[in-house]
Amino acid sequence: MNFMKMDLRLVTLALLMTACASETSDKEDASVDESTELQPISEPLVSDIFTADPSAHVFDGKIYVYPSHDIDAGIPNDDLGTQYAMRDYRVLSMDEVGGPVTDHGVALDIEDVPWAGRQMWAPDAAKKDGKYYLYFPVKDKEDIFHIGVAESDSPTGPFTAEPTPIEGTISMDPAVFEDTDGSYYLYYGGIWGGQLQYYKNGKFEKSEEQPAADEPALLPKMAKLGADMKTLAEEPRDIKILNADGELFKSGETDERFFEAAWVHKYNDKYYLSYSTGDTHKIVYATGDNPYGPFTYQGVVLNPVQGWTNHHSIVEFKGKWYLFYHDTQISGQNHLRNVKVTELHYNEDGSIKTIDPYK
Ligand code: FUB
Repeated sequence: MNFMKMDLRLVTLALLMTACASETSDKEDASVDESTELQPISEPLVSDIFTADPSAHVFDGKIYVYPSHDIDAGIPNDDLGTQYAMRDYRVLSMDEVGGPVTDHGVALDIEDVPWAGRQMWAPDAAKKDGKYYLYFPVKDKEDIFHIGVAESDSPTGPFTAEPTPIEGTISMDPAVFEDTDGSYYLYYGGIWGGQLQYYKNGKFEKSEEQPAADEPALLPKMAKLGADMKTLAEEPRDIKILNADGELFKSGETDERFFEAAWVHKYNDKYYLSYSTGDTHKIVYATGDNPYGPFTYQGVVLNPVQGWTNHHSIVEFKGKWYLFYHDTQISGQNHLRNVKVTELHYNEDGSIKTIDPYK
């Protein structure tokens, strides 16, 4: 592992164009062309560990970031992300954006999750009535992803995991949205390594086959959380993501269709669902009038970053909006990422100004 900061010139237009143009399922580490002068717009929040998939929240007047904790497990790259073999979660915090970042150490270890098999992927967190809840996807001992929940008296943990996954959950990348009326909603799902395709016909079938390009794309799931924050209050449902004509995106519409990393926030009474397009490497967003959707596609939040994955969160802090995201600036390797933050701006009509991660 190389923890030394890379020469910023190594972040190249050639690399980004390669990632954008990729229509294949190639998750090999991209080679780096030193010929251009693009600079990242922000620096890693921490550089002594690898972190990814940052879910940021403001709790008790501070920003807490719940990332994946990337490690090099020596597993070769494949299209199902087996190389992302993370084994614990750590929490980061900061009093100000741009100020010192504290790493609070291990908040939950895979050894302390009785049902877990492998791969602790992108987590999220919520606070209710003075308790803190960590939501995390991990494969069970049969290698099937579910979403677990763990509780703590502190936003930084340690968290105590429930003995079983949240009943009714499948797949990965949980995100919890607290609405202004005090309701909490859980959003989740991801295709390819995220296993949503196992449920495409309404029943479980362990098949990696995706819907055909002209069939409707697989959709993320959501449900209201129960008052205990550890159960679903209702049957999970698909989140409809529509084009401007009110039609569901097709599986082949890879610039817009859902892949993974759902996040929901509210701005001026509109609900914004943002997510990664996966193999086209963008964070895009769609808006709706309620937490259930449907959501109508609007555009791009974040253009491709260095590295295969793109994953984010959006949070308001002290009157400004921020995008937390990751890239591979430190390592140059897809599975060893570093979390970052930059300010996010809206246009007057509520649309989001697209962010270019390198300039
Ligand atoms: O970190 C593992 C996986 O990579 C996440 O769950 C996905 O969203 C992608 O970022």
